[in-house]
Formats: sequence, structure tokens, C-alpha cells
Amino acid sequence: MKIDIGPGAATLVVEGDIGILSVNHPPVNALSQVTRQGLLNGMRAAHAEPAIKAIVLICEGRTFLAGADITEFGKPPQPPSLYEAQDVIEMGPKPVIAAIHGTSLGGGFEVALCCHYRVAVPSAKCGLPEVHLGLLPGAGGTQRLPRIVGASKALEMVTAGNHVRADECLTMGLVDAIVPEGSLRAGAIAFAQQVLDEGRPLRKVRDADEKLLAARAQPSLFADFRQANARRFRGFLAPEYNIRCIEAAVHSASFDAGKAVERSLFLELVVGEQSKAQRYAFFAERQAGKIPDIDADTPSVKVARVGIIGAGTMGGGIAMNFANVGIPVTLVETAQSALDKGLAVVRRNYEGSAKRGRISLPQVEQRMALLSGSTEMQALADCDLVIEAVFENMALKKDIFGQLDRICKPGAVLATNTSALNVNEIASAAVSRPEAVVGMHFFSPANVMKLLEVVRGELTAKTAVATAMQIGRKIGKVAALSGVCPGFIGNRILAARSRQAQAMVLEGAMPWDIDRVLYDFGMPMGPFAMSDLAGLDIGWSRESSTGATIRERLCEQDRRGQKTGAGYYDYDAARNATPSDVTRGIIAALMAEQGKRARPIDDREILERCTYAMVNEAAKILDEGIALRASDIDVVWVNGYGWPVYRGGPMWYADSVGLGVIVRRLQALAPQLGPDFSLSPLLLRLAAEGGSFTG
Ligand code: 3H9
Repeated sequence: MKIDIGPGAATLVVEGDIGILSVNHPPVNALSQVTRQGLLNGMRAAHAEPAIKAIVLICEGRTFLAGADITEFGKPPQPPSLYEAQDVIEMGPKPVIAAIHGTSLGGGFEVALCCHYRVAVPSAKCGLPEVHLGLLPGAGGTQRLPRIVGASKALEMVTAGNHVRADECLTMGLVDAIVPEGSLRAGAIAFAQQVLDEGRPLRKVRDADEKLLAARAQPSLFADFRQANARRFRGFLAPEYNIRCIEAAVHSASFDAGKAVERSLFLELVVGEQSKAQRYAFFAERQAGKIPDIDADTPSVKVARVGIIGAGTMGGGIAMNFANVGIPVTLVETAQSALDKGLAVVRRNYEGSAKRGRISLPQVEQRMALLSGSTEMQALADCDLVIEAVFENMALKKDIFGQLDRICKPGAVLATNTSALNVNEIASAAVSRPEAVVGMHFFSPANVMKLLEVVRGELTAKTAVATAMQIGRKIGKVAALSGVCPGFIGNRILAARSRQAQAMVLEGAMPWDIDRVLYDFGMPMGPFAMSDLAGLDIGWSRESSTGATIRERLCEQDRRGQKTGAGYYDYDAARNATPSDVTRGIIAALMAEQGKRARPIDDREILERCTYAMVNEAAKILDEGIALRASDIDVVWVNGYGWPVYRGGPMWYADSVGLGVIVRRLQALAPQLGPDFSLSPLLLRLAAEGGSFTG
């Protein structure tokens, strides 16, 4: 029997004693106004219907409620509120059972936590990921979670924001039963009937104080947690606010008092600059996957086997991505010894993950079994996608693509992992099918870094682009499209920053001053620490060294970065860096030779020259059509280079500073910026119009 509940994205039917309230608000059943309305009306109607003795709350489509509707934040609230619906569920007279599939996240999981019982299918995941949006669970999550899992676990969960598997939820008491995959509705109805038959109570999480009392007996719990995670939380506001909420749950006199703290801290975060930037980044990532002339109907290649040329650090890391999702890989190297070495490194990485508990030992073997090696290019003949990951040498790459053209099966996508070379020129070597060639630029370490720059050459077929974007998503990367130019989006902007950083060192700033300013801004490290990590001798040789730059002189002294114990910095055995007198000496000598005198350079100039030069280059990239949209540039820098997500990305940051401010400052700095520096016409125009990149 169907019951009319009035407006809202939900329907109510009665089966025996059970009312089944189904929410249907595609694509992810976000708690938009219509969903909240449906929940509230449906619950009220179920309570009013005498035939209904217990209620199952279930969702249609691919997932349970995936959280508050993020697009509604920052707009005037539309009634009913989520709290209203939650109260009706929790305080109502009938047991409510949440039936969870897909992902029950954020406000969605907070609704489930208001239900008296929860059942889930094995593939379901639950979590409170608000921290990734610069927020905290603002619908009672921080108060209910520690009441079930304890304060320590709750701290971990809300600050990491991870999605937790159903079996782990069962162990922790977050769900009460797992029902067979594909039988959620029937399983939840049976569970509800059991609740009725056994006369189980209307269990309310808010009333369970036992775990909180245990936490009260641990006075240093919160201080210890803060200290242990200080580095991880550096720069972010939301983790600290989440911690304060769990603290309030433990120390408040009542559930409602704790909830009031949660509410007020949530309201503070939601209007703050960090959360705005992080919400922008959430949608920017999703937007990056959309390419105007390529849609869901564009054919793509089904990738059943991947070939990778080069089993070095990059090739091995790339291979791991595919093995992780069950796709077999053929690795090709020139010598058996290089192949063996590469595979041994991959095995060591997997075993390291197993030691840290991230994967099981059988999984290590399963993944290794997916990797096969060969010293023959011919072994790539049956691959659907081949990724070339050899060192950056155009002649070598062209030779490889010439061979691939002859060897690979028709329809295969041929990708290059070049980080800077001209993809059009590489494609020209695949004489009979340049349209099959696309750039797939992974970032090091390739099995860890989230970004994949997909580079579309002049002739690249839509199918090749679609395949690269889709497979990128499948292996868990954030893929962003770039056109062809030296360094593509990411490294071209990096080069603009490096030019300023290098120039400032020859004007009087020390490398560690520049690194410190960028680290304090929120970057994982500054340009000089990054160079030391990557190795200063990339592309350097003693024979061709001219000694014209600091880097060359460092290399000439065998200071090639962390791996040699010295670079811009000196390193101890544990790779701790200290400023180096040798570097100071090299800088002073070079400046003397060039007739330069050191001047004081303050932190503001360091930051502005680095970041504004990046913005200027990014504006050129956008203007030239290398990037499709400003937000793609931000996606690249947040996911590939560690730009602090709470500052959105270079373009978002530029808008927050004001484009007029940036232009005026760049104009004032013109004498320092160097003769090669020119202002982007787009930046100038937008600044003059009072426009923005991301607005
Ligand atoms: C919260 O709940 C606060 C509360 O504590 C307090 C309240 C008072 N809202 O990712 P996909 C869109 S904060 C609006 O490609 P998938 C998304 O933009 C929220 N839209 O799919 C995309 O749109 P389009 C806490 C949303 O299958 C489409 O749905 N919850 C939302 O790869 C498909 O998304 C979260 O943080 C939303 N909440 O992954 C969960 N979610 O097609 C955020 C998605 O136009 N969401 N969209 O590009 C996710 O993590 C993933 O979307 C999910 C599905 C895992 C659910």
C-alpha cells in the first residue's frame, strides 16, 4: 500500500507491519531541500499510519544519502532543516532502521546515526568526510560518533574523513547487521520485523554515555592527539574544529550542550575562507573530468591490458596503479637486470604497504602476479594502452613511438608520460596513427600522487582522450586536460615560479628563506628543498656543465641533492636539512662575478614574486587555451604539487587577493621580474574589468 506523503523526494509504502520510506534524489541522494522535505513528510506520515509499526529508511539509485547538498552552503537556508527531520526520526514513537548501500556520508550518515538501528550491504561505506570540505559534521555526527566508537576512534575518523567499509562498521558498532548484497530491502524489512518481534527498545545513540565517561578518564587524550597530528593538520582549520567538537562531546554536561558547540563551530567554518576554497576544489575536481566536445557517447577503448615501457621509478609506480585495480600490465625494459630491479622495487613498495596494514599479504601476491616483464617490445602487441615512461629524450621517444606504431594492435592508445616534451612531435613518429597518441603525465611517486595530466595533441583522437580520462579515474587519479606547450599546465607554472626563486637568490634572499615562506604559505616544501629531493643533476652532466648557475656549481661539487647528502642544504643521516655555508659561498661568489650586491628581500616580496608570477603564467595558459578552465589549473596544482587546498589553487587564490592588486604589484615589481617577464593580457583585462578567473 502506498501512502501519500505530500511534497518531497521520497515515497512511503506499507508492507505488513513495516513502512518503507524510499528517498530518490539523483545522482547521490544529497540532502537538498526536497530530500529533507521528503524525509520529514515521510516520517510524519509513517508515524501517523496505524498499520506501520516500524520504518525502514532506504534510498534508490546508486547510494544512500551522500550528505548535505554542498551547493546549498552559503545560501539562505530553505526549510525544513535537517535537524527537524532528524528529531522526528530519533524522537518518534516507532523504530527506524536505516538500510545502507553505496556511501552513507556526512549528513547522510548523521541521519543514519539518528535511526534506532542500521543495516548495510557488504559493499556499503560510511563516513564523515566533512573535514575534506573544510567543515565538521554539523548534524550531530561529532556527538553521536564518539558515543558509539569512543573518543579516540572518533577523533581519527572525523579528522581523516575516510570512508569506512561495512564490515569495519559492524565491528565498531556503527551498523548492527550486514545483509546480503542485492537484498538490502528484504534484509532491512526482516531486521525491522525482528526488532518488533523481539520488542527491542527505541535505541537512541544520544543516550549512550559510557564511552564518553571512559574518555573523561584520559586527561591527555586530546593534547596527545593534537601533538601527534600537528604536521598533518598544518594550516588547516577544520581538523582542530573537529577535535573541539569531540572534546565537547566528552566534557559537556549533556548531549544538547555538546551539540550546541558543534552547531556554532560548524557555522563558523561554513562561512570561512578555507571551507569556501575546499568546496570549490571539490566541484573543480569533478568539473575537470568534463571536456566540452567529449561526452558519455564518445567511444573509448576498453583497457584489459596495459603496457609500460620503462621499469624505473616512474614506470614501476605507474604499473602499480593498474595492478591495484586488477588490470594486468606488461613492463618492457631494455635489459633483464633493469626489469628485475624495477619489479623488485614494486614488490618492496607493496610489502611496505602490507606492513603498514594497508593491504594484505595475499593482495601483495595478487598484484605482483598481474605484472609481467619482457625485454621485447613485441610483448606490447596485445596491449590496449601502452604508456611510455623512459627518460626525457625526444630522439629516444620518437624511436619508441615508431616501433609502437608497427607493433601495437589497431585501436590501441599510445601514451607518453613526458613531463615537458612536445606531444605533437612524439606523435609524428607514430607515422600511421598519430591520432592514437596522447600524453598521460603522472606525478612522482606515481602510485601515490593524485594528479594525472592528460595531454591532448593537435591530432589526438577523441577516443584516445576519453580513454585516458576514464582510465585515470578508474585508477583513482584526478585527471585534468592540458594542451601542448612546454611543461604543460603544471610544470610550466612551476618554471615561472622557479625563475623568480632563482632570481631572488641572486638578489639577496637565501634558498631557505624562500622555502620557508612557501612552506608557511602551505606548500609541502619550497622550490629548493624540492630540487634537492628530486636530485639537482637531472639533465646535468660534468662534461656540459658551464658553472653559470648555482645548481651547476653545486653539482660540480657533487652536491646533487638529498641522495648525496648535500645540495642547496646539508643533510644529516636522517635527511634533516640545515642551511649550508657551502651554498652561501657559491651564491656569494656568483653574485660577485655578476657584479650584484645583496639587498634585503622581505617575506612579502618572496611570496608575491613567487605566487603572482605563477598566477600570471597560469593566466597565459588559460588565454592560450592550454587549460580548458581556470579551475582545471587549480586542480593540477592542488593535486600534483601540493598547493594548499584551503587556498583553492593559484587561480582561486588570485581571485581572493584581487586581480587588480596582483597586476599593480607585478607592475611595481617589474624591474625585479626580469626582461623575460611579461604581463598576461588576460590578467590585465580581467583586472581592468574587475573580473575574476573562477567567479
Ligand atoms: C555535510 O554533510 C554537512 C553536514 O554534516 C551538516 C549539515 C548541517 N552535494 O563524485 P561524483 C554531485 S557536507 C551536492 O562524480 P561518485 C557531484 O558534484 C557533505 N552535490 O560521483 C556530481 O555532480 P556532477 C558531506 C553532490 O559516484 C555528482 O553528484 N558529504 C554531492 O564518484 C556525482 O558525484 C560529502 O562530502 C553533495 N554532497 O562519488 C560527500 N555529492 O555530475 C561528497 C556529490 O554535476 N560526495 N555531488 O558533476 C562524494 O564524496 C561523492 O560524490 C560520492 C559519489 C562518493 C558520494
